[in-house]
Amino acid sequence: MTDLILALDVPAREEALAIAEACAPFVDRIKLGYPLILAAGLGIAGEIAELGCPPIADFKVADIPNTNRLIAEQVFDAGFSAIITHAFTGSDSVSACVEVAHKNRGECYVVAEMSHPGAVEFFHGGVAERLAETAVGCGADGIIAPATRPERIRALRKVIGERKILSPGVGAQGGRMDEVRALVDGVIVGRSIYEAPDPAAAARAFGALRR
Ligand code: OMP
Repeated sequence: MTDLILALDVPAREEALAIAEACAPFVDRIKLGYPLILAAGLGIAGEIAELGCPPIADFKVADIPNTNRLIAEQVFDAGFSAIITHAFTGSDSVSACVEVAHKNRGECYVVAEMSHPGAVEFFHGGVAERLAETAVGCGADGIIAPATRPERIRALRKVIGERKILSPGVGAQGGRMDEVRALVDGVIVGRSIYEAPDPAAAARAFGALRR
């Protein structure tokens, strides 16, 4: 079944924890990024993990191998189960994240193509395919590919084969669950759940649409 991943971009600790607790029965994983971690600190990852939803660190890491390694070590020490990295930095930088992830029995996902309109300025013309190839070459567990462009998910699936695809852009960005659920391994939903009047009900509704 396709995972439902809640993007918890709520920059306030107590509100974020309340939403996470309410949604936990209906989502498979919870993605934490800069908005919440900068507000609440890395320690919140452990609290999210205790809800039974393995946390994914969305730091889109993009530095030299040594710095990537230092970042990834902190991420997995904090209790995250996966990390998201960029790959335009090159395979040595990606490999640093993959190595730390696997040493900690975690996962590493590589951004192949982003979901927002401006992404086409740099990711198209073969770039996303090269980033996906880098993900494969480095032994990453999967890629991030846009729910806003299902045809691009299909193209990138040909590059990565059986590796996983996590796909943001459903809901607020216009992507549709029914168009992507059969193409990907996980659908990432943020605002359409955490900004809903009843986030738990919204999470349950998205969950019911999974394949
Ligand atoms: P909503 O647009 O509110 O559903 O949130 C989408 C989440 O996915 C946010 O946390 C984004 O930072 C993230 N995201 C994208 O929207 N597009 C991408 O191309 C990549 C990501 C990501 O890496 O998670």
